[in-house]
Amino acid sequence: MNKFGLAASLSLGLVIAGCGAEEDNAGNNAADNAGGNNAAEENNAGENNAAENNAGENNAAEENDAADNDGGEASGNVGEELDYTITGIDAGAGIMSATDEAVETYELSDWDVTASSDAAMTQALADAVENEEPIIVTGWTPHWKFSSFDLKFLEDPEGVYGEAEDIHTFAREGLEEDMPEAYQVLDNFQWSEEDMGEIMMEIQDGTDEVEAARNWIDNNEDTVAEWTDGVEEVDGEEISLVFVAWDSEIASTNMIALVLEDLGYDVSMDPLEANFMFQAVSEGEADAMVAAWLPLTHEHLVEDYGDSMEDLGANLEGARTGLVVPEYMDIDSIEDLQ
Ligand code: PBE
Repeated sequence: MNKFGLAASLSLGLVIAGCGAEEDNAGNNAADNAGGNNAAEENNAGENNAAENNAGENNAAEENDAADNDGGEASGNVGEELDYTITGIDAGAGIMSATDEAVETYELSDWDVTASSDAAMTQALADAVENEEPIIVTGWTPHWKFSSFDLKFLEDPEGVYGEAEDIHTFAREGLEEDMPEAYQVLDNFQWSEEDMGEIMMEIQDGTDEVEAARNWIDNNEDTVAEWTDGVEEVDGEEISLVFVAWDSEIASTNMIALVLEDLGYDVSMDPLEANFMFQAVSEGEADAMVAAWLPLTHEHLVEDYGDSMEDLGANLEGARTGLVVPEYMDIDSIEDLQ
């Protein structure tokens, strides 16, 4: 059933386990793993606390024996408080390689970057914010966490995480000839951070991701009509999309899958690790993906696979990656971790 075989099963066993490769299952499991509702509930608590700065300071002071009270120069203490740990996501994500590079560039050899998943990272973030505890995560926008929590990117004076990123759509070679209608829609697909954010927030608030994608489509008929303008309907042709179970990509892939289904396609969605996502499209095992972050985050994957796939350009502009901390933390720059 899973045409991506053993590698895919191994790479994302948790998400795929027991559900095969159908879109609903894949998405739902990813959402379950994210612990969506819980995180959302805790978010409110966290936000309220954060808003009351006094409460936050008190907590921090209690926990750290006033170590934090001297303001921004508490870098050594931050390391100790965090056990020199940066909470990462899936090991295959581009932001994880960038963070390894940051550790080197900023000489943070005391620090470890733990690999987990978007879901586990956001849960750790929710827990930390709820208790006003320090935490450093590998973070990015668009992502619902910035709406739910008061967060900031740490400054990156060395530019390790690059400038703004765009999210690109890639199609397998030959898709234009084989499925010109789908190709046209994928080529036309372009939306904003706010658009993606609407779906992400709704999922985070507990709505099923297919339903959240449907609601966005219903509320943005004019935008979708631009993508599908002049495109003829098809009769149940199968098309396969691959993605990684990052919240941003769960939103975009579910949405574009529904647009294609509305045109008559029979769409499958397979969650993979980043490198298998690129590999699947480059080898023609999957038809397309809308999840390539460029120019930096997935540069190495485009180097490996980009020659045998087609870049249809940006579907979203102005994304960003970096190290992210709650606003209540005293540090402002990656240099403060030294
Ligand atoms: N991300 C979200 C991905 C790209 C999309 C930033 C986690 C990555 O680091 O590979």
